[in-house]
Amino acid sequence: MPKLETEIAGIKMKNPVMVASGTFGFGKEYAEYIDLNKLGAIVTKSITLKPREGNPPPRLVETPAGMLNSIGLENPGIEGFLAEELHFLAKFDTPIIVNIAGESIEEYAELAKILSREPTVKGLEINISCPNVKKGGMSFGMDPKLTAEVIAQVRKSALSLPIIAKLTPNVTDITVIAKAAVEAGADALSAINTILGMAIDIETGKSRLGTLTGGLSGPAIKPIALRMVYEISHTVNVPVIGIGGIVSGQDAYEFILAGAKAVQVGTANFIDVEAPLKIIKELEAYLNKDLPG
Ligand code: RRO
Repeated sequence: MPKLETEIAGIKMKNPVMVASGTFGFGKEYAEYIDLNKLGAIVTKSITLKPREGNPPPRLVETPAGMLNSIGLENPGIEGFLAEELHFLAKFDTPIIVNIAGESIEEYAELAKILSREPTVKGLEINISCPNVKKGGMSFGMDPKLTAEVIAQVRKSALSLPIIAKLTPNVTDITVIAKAAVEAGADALSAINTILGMAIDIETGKSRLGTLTGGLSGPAIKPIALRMVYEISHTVNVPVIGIGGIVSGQDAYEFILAGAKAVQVGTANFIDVEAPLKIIKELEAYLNKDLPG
């Protein structure tokens, strides 16, 4: 299917549909139900240097047309990831992109250095947009100077590995951050991470999450994501990966029309394990113009 094949910063993919970080774990649970070889790429849950337990529960709340999460970067740490997870992902003929997060610029750089030695890893997604941690995360991606510093250091440490900066929507003008990331050496951008939100329990008068706030995802955020992907892709000259509430081939195609070269499917994975595969098929029909639009 020549129309579906694509390439992002040298990462060759069978199709432009990737699975989004944090919605697909490290692939094991999904591999029991779907053929991971059919995916464009797999982006892992964010990895930090040290293992993290994440935030106190409850950490998920359903909202109209979406959900809030306050996971707080739960992950096994880089050693746990390399020892327990990466070898499983290496079995598939699908590019593996590791999402990395840190509390300091040095932490990002160290992770990039370690992962650049792993032949299974085809790219890094730099998470400068997690809304659920006190240190690091989104605070880097809300500031163009810090964005540039993180990306520049990762660029040096990752050697020839492609790097994708994952941007936060929680800013006034996302194009300012996009430009800073690209000027500092990002090969591609992915957007958007979740939108800072809140849900209140009217019985207790308190937040329905263990932390006060969380990140909103799902169809509720699609129009915002689409607008931001349009703005970014009309500002910078690197490939943009569209993320935000994609649940159908039509949604994916809208992101492509907005300027994205590829897309990531996130929250839809929690609704239907086959969502990414269905989206690939439906998108193929749009790209081959079998359908109107
Ligand atoms: O783990 C999380 O709480 C989390 C992360 Br790292 C992120 O990038 N985005 C999000 O909504 N949640």
